[in-house]
Parts: sequence; structure tokens; C-alpha cells
Amino acid sequence: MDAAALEALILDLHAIEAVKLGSFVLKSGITSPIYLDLRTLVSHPRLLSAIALLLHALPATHPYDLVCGVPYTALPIATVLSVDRSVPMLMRRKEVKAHGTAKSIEGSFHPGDTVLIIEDLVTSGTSVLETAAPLRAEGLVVADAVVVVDREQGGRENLASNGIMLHSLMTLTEVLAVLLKHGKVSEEKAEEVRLFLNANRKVAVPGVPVKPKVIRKSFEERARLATNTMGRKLFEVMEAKQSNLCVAADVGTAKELLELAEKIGPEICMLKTHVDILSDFTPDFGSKLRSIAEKHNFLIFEDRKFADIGNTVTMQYEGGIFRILDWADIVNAHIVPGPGIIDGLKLKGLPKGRGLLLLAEMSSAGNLAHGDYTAAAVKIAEQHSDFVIGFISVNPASWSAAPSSPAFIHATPGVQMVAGGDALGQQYNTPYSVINDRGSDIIIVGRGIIKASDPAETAREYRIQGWQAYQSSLS
Ligand code: 5BU
Repeated sequence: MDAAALEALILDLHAIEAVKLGSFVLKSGITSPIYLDLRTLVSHPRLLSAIALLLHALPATHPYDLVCGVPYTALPIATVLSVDRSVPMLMRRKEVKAHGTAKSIEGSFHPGDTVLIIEDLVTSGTSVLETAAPLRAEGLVVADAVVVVDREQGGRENLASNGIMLHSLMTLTEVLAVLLKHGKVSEEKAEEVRLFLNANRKVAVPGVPVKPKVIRKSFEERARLATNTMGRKLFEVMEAKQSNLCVAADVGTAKELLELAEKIGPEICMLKTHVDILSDFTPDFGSKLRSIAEKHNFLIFEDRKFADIGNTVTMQYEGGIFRILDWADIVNAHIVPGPGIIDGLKLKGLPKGRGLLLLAEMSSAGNLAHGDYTAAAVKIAEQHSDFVIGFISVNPASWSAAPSSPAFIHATPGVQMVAGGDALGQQYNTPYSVINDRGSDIIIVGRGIIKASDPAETAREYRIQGWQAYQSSLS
């Protein structure tokens, strides 16, 4: 496509509001200065058809027998291309039906046929890979993918390392340049978008060999070094499930929490609760959650953030209506009161085989947990390594006084697929950056998963990204 045609196409996409600039709160809670939504193409048949033909004209490295759109946005694009150019199409089911034929690929094919994948937007390339995997499992060859917009966030490299060449009609940089040239976006806004894209450039690039800043021992080795049984168990669960994902189940009712736990259970090593936000809490909550945790082999972490004197926390831990000690494998505590708080919690927790995380850092903007405070948390943890299993950490790679034992585990909240923050001071880093640049072990993800349209599928994506980041940092 020549420059004039590309320019016209970008302006058309802008005119139908497929590209929007402003301030958009994504469903994950994050604020983005740019929003691309090609679903709107279905309302513009001429543009849809033009785009399908342009994608067809992109030079694929291998001749193909079939096309397959990534569900859902690219399905109409693939259909138009298929009909117009008489190339048979395949459809990949996103949800494989439990009944009937339970096929994930619909349509006729022969093993050995080559399939061109069609996609609307590529960020990290994960969704293209998810469509390529079941096609390849059927013996089909996937060598090329065509996409309308390449967001230039690692997708091209990631797909290349999986044997798929990406061909795009345009990059986000080209979109911005054309909009700027035609006065559709101010220079300030364009700069904001560039900064946002740069900050999120490393959006996980799963499978691509990356050079991590942090090198660590395996969870398996660290399990052997753990002095607390719950700490050891956590490492073992992580290793067994290939998951360093903890989901923050911040939903309003016990009913929703139990449903969520059942859905995402297979993907997580730990479920984090705030039991005091559940409006329908009943005393059987703990036993119900424990039976789901046993079924899916994950630990339960009540994010209670104890912060009182030793005597009071013994009562808060064991008593009241919540009886946290009965059902939570792990709790956490501030160190503001001094070591007495650990003694109090240990008195109750250790005989029951429970573990404790100390808040060494916090994810919220302007918090006071850094420097000497973080160092004090490390010191207290080392004095109580029979009970303390690790830390709530944000950037443990930066700590001046790192814990001497690799048995301590780091769990980090403030994680989403794109870096940024919410309106109330939460700050997000990507799974890649949390594990590889900041040296944490566990990603704690709340709204990034629980507000997604398909929490189970999204949890799977976070698990894969978190685990691949961990694997690439092994010594
Ligand atoms: P989010 O939806 O991914 O922003 O949820 C983060 C969760 O982690 C939420 O339950 C917080 O209470 C929790 N959290 C945190 O965000 N930051 C911290 O420093 C600590 C806990 Br400690």
C-alpha cells in the first residue's frame, strides 16, 4: 500500500471512531490515552471489505490454503476475505463445547494445509498464538499472520520466535503520525501516547528469550530451603501448577468469591481475600473456600494487614466472626508495632502450620514503606524465619539489605498487563517487569482479572506470562 492510500485508510478509521484519542478507562481500571476498537468495522461494509482485500494483498511468506480469523473482532474481516477471494475459512471456537463433537476448529481441512491467521490488533501476540496452537494441534501449518494494526509492543518478535511472520497494514506509530499531520491529535496528546506505549513496550513477550535483570534459584530448590512448612508448600504448589499467580478476589459477596475461586482455581498458586468486604459472610465461608482450595491445590491468603500490639492481634487472628486462623493458610502484617506483632500472630499461627508475610513495601503512590522501614522488615523476618515466609514487596531487586535466605518469598500487588495506575493511587507494573526487573516471585492481580469479561481465560494469560518471566530468570 502506498503512503497516500495508508493515510486515507487511517483517516477513515479515525472517522468511524475505530481509533480514539482522549482518556479511556480500560475495563482493567487503567487509564489509556489511546483506544483502538475495530469491532465498529461491521457497521461500515465498504471499509470492512477494503481492509479485508488489503490484508489479502499483504505478501505472506508461504502460499496458504485456508484463512482463520482470531475470535471475535477479526471474524467478519476473515469472512469477507474468504468470500471475496474464494479462500476457504476455518473458525476457531473460543469456548470448546463440553457436549457434542467438542471440536475447537470448525471447517474442512487436511493435515498439512497452510492457514493464514487474520487479526485486527496485535499487542503481545498472545491471541494469535492462542489461535495458532489448536490449528497446529490439528496438523495444520501456520507460518504467517496478517493484522490491521501492529501496536509495536513485542508481538512481532514474539510471533517470530514461534515461527509466525507478522504482516501489518500499519503500525501505531504510523497511525499517530497521520493523525498528527491532519490535526486530529495535538502534539501533547501524541507525546502522551508515545510515553504510554514506551512504558508498556515490554508487555510480556511470552516465549521470547529476554535478558532478565534478576537471576534466581528455582522454586523447587527454594522449597528445600524453607524453614516454615507453609512457605515450603507454597513453593511446591507453584512448581506443581507452574503458576506464580495470586488472584486478589476483591468481590462484594462470598457467593461471587466462591464462584470465582472455582473458575480460576486451576490457574493460581494462591487466592487473596479481604474477608471484611463480603456482605453475605457466614461462618461456613472458610470451610467452603478450603474445599475449593483443596480441589484445585491453591493456598488461601487473607490480606488482613494486622497492625496492632501482639495481644490484640492474637484475638483478631483467632476470634471475632471471621475466625481467620481457621481457614487462611497465610496472613500478612505491618511491622509498625514492632516485633511483638509477629510474636502474637506466631503464638496462634505456628502450631497450626500457618505462614506470615510482612509488608516490606506497598504499591500505592506516596506510601511510607521504603528505605529503613523495608530494611527493618527484612531484619524482623530473619529473626522469625520459623513463621515468616516472605514479604509483600514491590521492588525487592532495589533493596539495600536483601534477605539472606532465598527461602523468603516475594509477592507483589499492583500488576496489570499494561503499566499505569487507578484514580486512587494504585500503581501498576507488568508481570514481566515485576518478575524480571524487580525481582519478585508472585504476581498479585485483582481487577486485571476479576473485571475481565472472561476471568478464567485472563487468569490463564497472566499465569503463562508470570511463569515465563520466572523461567527466563532462572540461574
Ligand atoms: P488490583 O485490583 O490488582 O489493584 O488489586 C490489588 C490488591 O492487592 C487489592 O486487594 C489490594 O488491597 C492489595 N494490595 C495492594 O494493592 N497494594 C499493597 O501494597 C498491598 C495490597 Br499490601
